[in-house]
Amino acid sequence: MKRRVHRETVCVVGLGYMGLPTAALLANAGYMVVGYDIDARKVDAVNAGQVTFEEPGLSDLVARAHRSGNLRATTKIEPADTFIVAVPTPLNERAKRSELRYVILAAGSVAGVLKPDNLVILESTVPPKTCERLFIPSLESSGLKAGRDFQVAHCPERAIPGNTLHELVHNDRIVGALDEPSATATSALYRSFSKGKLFLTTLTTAESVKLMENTFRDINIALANEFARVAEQIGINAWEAIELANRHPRVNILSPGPGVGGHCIAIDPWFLTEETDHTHLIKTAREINDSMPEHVIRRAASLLVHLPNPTISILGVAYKANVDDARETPARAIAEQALSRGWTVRLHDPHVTAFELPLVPLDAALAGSDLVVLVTNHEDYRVLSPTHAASLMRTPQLLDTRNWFDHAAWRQAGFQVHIHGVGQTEPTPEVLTAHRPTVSEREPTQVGQ
Ligand code: SAJ
Repeated sequence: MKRRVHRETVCVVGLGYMGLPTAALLANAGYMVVGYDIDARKVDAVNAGQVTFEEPGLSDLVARAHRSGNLRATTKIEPADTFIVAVPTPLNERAKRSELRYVILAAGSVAGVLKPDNLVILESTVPPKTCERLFIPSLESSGLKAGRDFQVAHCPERAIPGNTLHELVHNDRIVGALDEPSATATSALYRSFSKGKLFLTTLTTAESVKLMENTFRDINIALANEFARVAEQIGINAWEAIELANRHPRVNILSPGPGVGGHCIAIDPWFLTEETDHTHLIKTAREINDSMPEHVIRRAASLLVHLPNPTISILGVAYKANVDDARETPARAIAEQALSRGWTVRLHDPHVTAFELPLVPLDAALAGSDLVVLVTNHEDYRVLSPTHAASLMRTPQLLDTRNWFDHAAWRQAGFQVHIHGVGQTEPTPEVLTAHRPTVSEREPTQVGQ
């Protein structure tokens, strides 16, 4: 298929965390974009020039695209020159396998309006061979043949929530294409707003690259979490040790934490390995990260042991800082395990509005509490005064799973401070810093001298 096709209408299927930003970027780049979603709430919001979730810069971008007349949304799929499928691909928790029903549904909807010369791009994260075995056959239920009648590409989204717009524009992109015309057409579309490099490869390699990136990160975090456990046992500060180790030019260890959440890193390793039975490291890393909430709860239990009817305050239920997304958040397992121990659990989050367990205002979350467990290091918590917190609590204790609060200030306010990854016998960080410069203050050349 060598014909040159002028493409100007784009239908983005799925107006979620990646679909909506992509739709708005394309609309602002001059394409006529229609967003298709089965959720009327999302469609109504776009048609009013509004957004349904927080992401820096997105609200302005959508409003601008809406004003230009280039962006609208619908609950009924429409014909277009190009289709971008950006629907969720959840994990079947029990089977630890991908649930591809939304991809199948989306491909079926596209097939219903597919025309010769159309380009269909899958952006959703999927297990290797999904395009070949499932996506293309679903599209071909239209009676058209991929490669002969229409073009197909897999261009996995790789932008990080919280910095989505910047990364969508500046990150390099992997374009997995069925054939050369698919590659050319897909590259032209992304070039309209992307400043990153575009790398061309096959459909299955593109599927795998995306999963390998997140698996690498998951394993790195699992290692940091193992270091945290070692540090707690031998009585050192894992955060300081990791920072020092990272001074080596070929070492880059990530940070320990209460567990790995979000829709990507906690899920993609399972997608990558679902058709193989020869993987150990990937599965073990998943198990380590999934066991972190229990580790946090055991540490909390040791701090509450002599207190009758303990109450804990969980600060932050989003899966990471400064987002309103609580998918796969470790806060859920921490809260559930605390409840199953019979503790009273009060949860607060400045960004998340919908959560399975009730969220309460900050003061209500702290009132009468015996332990603050910082799960998500939202910037909003910077203004929390430890003196105020102590005045509301029954027992002023802090378990900081992110090593994030100003611990000297919390101690000064009367708190017993405990830090994930810091052994009990370790001198407090402020004692250390009183005697020598912190790692970040020292020049790299001083280390090892
Ligand atoms: N986390 C740690 N320690 C760290 C870093 C993260 O415990 O040092 C935890 C976070 O608190 C969070 C989880 O890991 O619970 C994941 O957070 P994240 O910021 O590492 O990643 P995501 O899931 O928000 O986004 C990732 C990104 N992938 C990579 O960086 C390789 C993003 O670029 C992808 O687009 C996204 O997954 C995706 O959609 O796949």
